[in-house]
Amino acid sequence: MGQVIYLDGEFVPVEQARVSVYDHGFLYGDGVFEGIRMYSGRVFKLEEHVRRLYHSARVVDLQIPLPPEEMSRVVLETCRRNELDDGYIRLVVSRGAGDLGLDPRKCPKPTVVVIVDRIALFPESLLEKGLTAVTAATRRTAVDALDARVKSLNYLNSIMAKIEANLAGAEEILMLNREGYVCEGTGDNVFIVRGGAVLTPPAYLGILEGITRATVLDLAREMGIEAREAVFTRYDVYTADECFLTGTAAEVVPVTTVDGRPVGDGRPGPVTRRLREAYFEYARSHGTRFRD
Ligand code: PXG
Repeated sequence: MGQVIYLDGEFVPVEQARVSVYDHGFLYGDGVFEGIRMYSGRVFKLEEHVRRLYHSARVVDLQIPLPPEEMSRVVLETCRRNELDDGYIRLVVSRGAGDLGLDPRKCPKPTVVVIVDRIALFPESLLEKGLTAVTAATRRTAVDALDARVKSLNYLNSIMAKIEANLAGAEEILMLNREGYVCEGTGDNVFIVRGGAVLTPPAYLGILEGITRATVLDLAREMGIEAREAVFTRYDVYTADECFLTGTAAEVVPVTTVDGRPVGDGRPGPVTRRLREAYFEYARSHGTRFRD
């Protein structure tokens, strides 16, 4: 059985899953998306991802042509029709085909796509050993330009930063806002550990409100670890005891150097390790089943 894609109400083989070159998702990055994990035949935090997709769509005034409950059913059905039990789901809703002008009123029908595939991870050794990060010259998009809470198809801001990371030979890069406050990575949220407390930047600075981030905050509190949002600068990262990133793809991954400075003793710290294990345990035992 080959890979099956959901495209505008139909399940089609991947070779037949084609979208118009006039689609404003392609022409302008006009659309929204989600990335979701499946673990052992279960979709992790499906409801939360679908809710965030509809919030993103609402902010960009994009009318998704099916209700959220139906979208969740479509995601589960796409999983069922593919062979993978572990992997990654990409949910995309674009403005749809229009003309060569950017006016969204010219796009009568949004394009809806669900892709189920494997996920490309950082090598396991790096996840254990920790990543090297630098900070980006490219600032995170200002909340009054496009709020980073919108998971839009336009990722050039993150991609510009990722290019900086590549040029610097770093695995990930921390983006700051205009005031120099730390926001997030290119596809992950950032945490520091200071005096036993777990801190992560608040959404109003300009971050995607990560679902992994929320899960980690909850897990930390359940474990009796102080966990809260805090505004911080590079100073706080350089002087932190530990630093780690969270994301659907990255899960919980230690960062051991930032801008060439070791964080703490330069090795993954005990709080990161505990949260990483707690997250694995939680993610692999929760979620919506899609096979009997
Ligand atoms: N910040 C940004 C900017 C993101 O794109 C996260 C944080 C983490 O959010 P979740 O809800 O996943 O905990 C993301 C995640 C990738 C990749 O290849 C990651 C994301 C999107 C596309 C690709 O790592 N988003």
